Amino acid sequence: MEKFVAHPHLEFLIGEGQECKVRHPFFDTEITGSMGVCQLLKRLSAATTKQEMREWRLCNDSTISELLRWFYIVLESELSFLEHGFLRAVGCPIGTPVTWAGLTSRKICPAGDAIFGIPTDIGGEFPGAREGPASIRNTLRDYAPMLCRKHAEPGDIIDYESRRIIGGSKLHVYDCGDVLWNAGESLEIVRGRTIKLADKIISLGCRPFVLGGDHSITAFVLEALHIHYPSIGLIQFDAHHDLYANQAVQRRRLDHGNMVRFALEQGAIASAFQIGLRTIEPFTQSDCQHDGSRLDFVSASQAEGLQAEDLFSRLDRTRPYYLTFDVDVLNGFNTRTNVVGGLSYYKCLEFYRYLNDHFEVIGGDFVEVGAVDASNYLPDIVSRLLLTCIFSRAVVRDC
Ligand SMILES: [Mn+2]
Repeated sequence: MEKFVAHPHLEFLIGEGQECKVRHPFFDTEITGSMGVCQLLKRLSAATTKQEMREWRLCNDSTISELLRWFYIVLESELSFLEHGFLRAVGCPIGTPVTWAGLTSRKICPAGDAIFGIPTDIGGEFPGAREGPASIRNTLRDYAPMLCRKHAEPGDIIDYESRRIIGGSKLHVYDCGDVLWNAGESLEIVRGRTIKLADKIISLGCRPFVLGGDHSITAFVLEALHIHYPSIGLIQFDAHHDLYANQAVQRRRLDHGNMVRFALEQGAIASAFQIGLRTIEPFTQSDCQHDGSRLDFVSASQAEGLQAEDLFSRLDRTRPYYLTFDVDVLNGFNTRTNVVGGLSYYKCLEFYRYLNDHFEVIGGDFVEVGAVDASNYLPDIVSRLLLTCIFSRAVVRDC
């Protein structure tokens, strides 16, 4: 039986006469209610079932629902990741900024795209990927006002590279900010927060687009999507297959090198199509087999020589797809996990355009991007691919 507690950081402002006022510091909301509400919240320092709450008769069911909706009352099992809030607003949002309260009160257009960052690299071997969301947003700083609906509907946009006109009235892009991650917090805490946010976004009819973070974060987004989609195909751009089995996996711990194996074993994805693989490593029969059904791959040199139409002809077009992009798939850039060779920027752009035009894309992520430095165009490339996903649904005409 699920048990609930009051959020431990509530501030009781007044309890005057028949009224009480309580503030929630992490979501910056305030409620005014009867003294029954105060009494309920104070008694909920001990975990209680919903039935018990009703039996106390301190307030009615709809008030209890509202308190739950705004996190005045939370599931005891979710307290570990909700106690300190779970979203952080960002300096240069991509599109219209939206808070958790905004999502909860449906202040967004269904069928939009909702972006959020996960600035963590604890699933990886090298630090740096925690800088990804900030460096990607920073790269898009000049474009972002074109996507924002805060003051007026955005005007039309011309994308010269794709030779397309994008209709401003068709663009619904939201930036939820970053999933909170404090140094020292575990991946499990990040998982809880990510699923909470992604599940909300998806249930509002929006597509999640995620700025990583190391590659482990993909597993959490897929877990949230799987609540809504029974059979998801993963399309992965990566130098590595991320099916690595090691001791950590036997303890079922997730990291950036086993994310695909984890998602397959968990049942979150029905298939994975991997593009750009090019490592040389010991062959083990126990590894997941690339048998062409659940798991299939195209090497980097093969993919570079193929047209998008031919590359993706083998994919089932009735299935929804999630796109994950590890920057080490690219040729000629300095990533922390370089393998010689790789795909060109224009090949990736062609593939992204084709996938978004011809398949049902239900979301995507861009991972292992580090901090910006003068010689590193990775955030710029990732930004262009993200815009390709967003623009594809708002094309007015070619030009
Ligand atoms: Mn990877």
